[in-house]
Amino acid sequence: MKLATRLIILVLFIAAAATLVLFIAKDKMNPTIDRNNDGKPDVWTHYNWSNEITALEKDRNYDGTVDHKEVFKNGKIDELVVDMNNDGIFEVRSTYDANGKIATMERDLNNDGRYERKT
Ligand SMILES: [Ca+2]
Ligand SMILES: [Ca+2]
Ligand SMILES: [Ca+2]
Repeated sequence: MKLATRLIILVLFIAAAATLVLFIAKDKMNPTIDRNNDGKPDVWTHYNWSNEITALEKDRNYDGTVDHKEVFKNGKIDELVVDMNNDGIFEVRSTYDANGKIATMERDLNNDGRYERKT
């Protein structure tokens, strides 16, 4: 075998190995849970490279679509949106302060995707 061919094979091998490692790492960073054991995930967690949680998504009614999303900042909950009636529009949004307490709560009362009421 020519040296060039060997080098190409080596490079391809390293690239494939790196892809596999990244794939496994990414999978590890975004573990899923199947709560109703139907083989489909219904809880998705997302982590950054520092192993801090960045987001948590849930499919509460097991229809395959996310209806509950939590966004984390520095490992703490920062924002929560909920689709109460499972129409794909998140009509309740809460933001949290640094202590994890609810800071604001907004509601989309007419389902237009905008929050018109703040509490
Ligand atoms: Ca499931
Ligand atoms: Ca759902
Ligand atoms: Ca909705």
